[in-house]
Amino acid sequence: MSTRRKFIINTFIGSTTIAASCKAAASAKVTANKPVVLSTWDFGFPANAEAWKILDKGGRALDAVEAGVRVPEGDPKVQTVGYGGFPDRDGHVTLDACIMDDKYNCGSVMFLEHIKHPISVARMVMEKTPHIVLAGEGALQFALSNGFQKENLLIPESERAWKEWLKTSRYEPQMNIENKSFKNDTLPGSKNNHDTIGMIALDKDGNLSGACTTSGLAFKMHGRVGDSPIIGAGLYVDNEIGAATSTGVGEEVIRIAGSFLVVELMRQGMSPEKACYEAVQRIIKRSPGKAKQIQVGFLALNKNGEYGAYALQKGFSYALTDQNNNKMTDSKSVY
Ligand code: SD4
Repeated sequence: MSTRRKFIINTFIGSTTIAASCKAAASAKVTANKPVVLSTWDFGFPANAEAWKILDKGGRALDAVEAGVRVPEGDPKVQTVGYGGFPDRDGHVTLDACIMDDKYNCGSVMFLEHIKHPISVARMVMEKTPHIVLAGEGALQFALSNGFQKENLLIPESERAWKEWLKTSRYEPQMNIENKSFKNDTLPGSKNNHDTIGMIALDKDGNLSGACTTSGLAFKMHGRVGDSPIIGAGLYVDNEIGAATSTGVGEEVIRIAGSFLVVELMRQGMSPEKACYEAVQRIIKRSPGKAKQIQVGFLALNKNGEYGAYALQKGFSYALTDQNNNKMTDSKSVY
């Protein structure tokens, strides 16, 4: 056979193969699980319900994640996010939040006081400023000048817990007390001293977004900022690949750029669960002794609507809502 004829045949076979794989990709797209929303911890369940109202009507993932995480932010019974959050060791409730859309736009506020919904301030930073992060007093000024109300976020229950804590002032952020076997008796009426809501969603149009918001570690040093408002640590969204979020001791997540790492591992072909597992292993590798004492959990979602989670310790749960499910799931864990 002439070289030219071979070339034509090969080209033909090549193009039919490409056409077939394009067709396969297109049908994979059609069968993607969407819309879908996932969020960390039990309070993710009512948060997902709010997000689902938007997703189910064909709304944007960005609007859904903002609306979703506003639920625990506004709920004083949730003492680890927004209004009612535990204060720092000087008695100030300081909040961290970030949001990221499907076009690499992102906004973040950190060390923000007196504003009940930091996630909406973060969104405004993203949409109304040329910046990505506003912190402390500047973030507060920005919020107030954009119509947010200054409020007292310290509720009596959290103030009482703080005063109780002051009696010993034992600063033990490494304690994994989401795991009931690690229950911390210095926090009356609560099983947790650190829980963040991270929410990631894929909408009907196949676009991803995420939001993450927290009052951070209870009784932290004044000025301490965790992973939650740091793009790439507490949250990362790459609309070509997937989205990830984290919870737990933020210092360990920042060190490994945790959520970015999970997304990059998915880019290399890993499933969401495997990517979360590898990120958890990275933490163990970095500090094997410490990893046994702390909690970190990752939650991930890919472009096809597949999802997964992994944590260091037992006790990390996540909420899932899609066309067929509305449930809590216990994450797998190493220990
Ligand atoms: C932080 N990652 O401030 C947050 C706290 C948290 O579960 O998620 N706790 O470090």
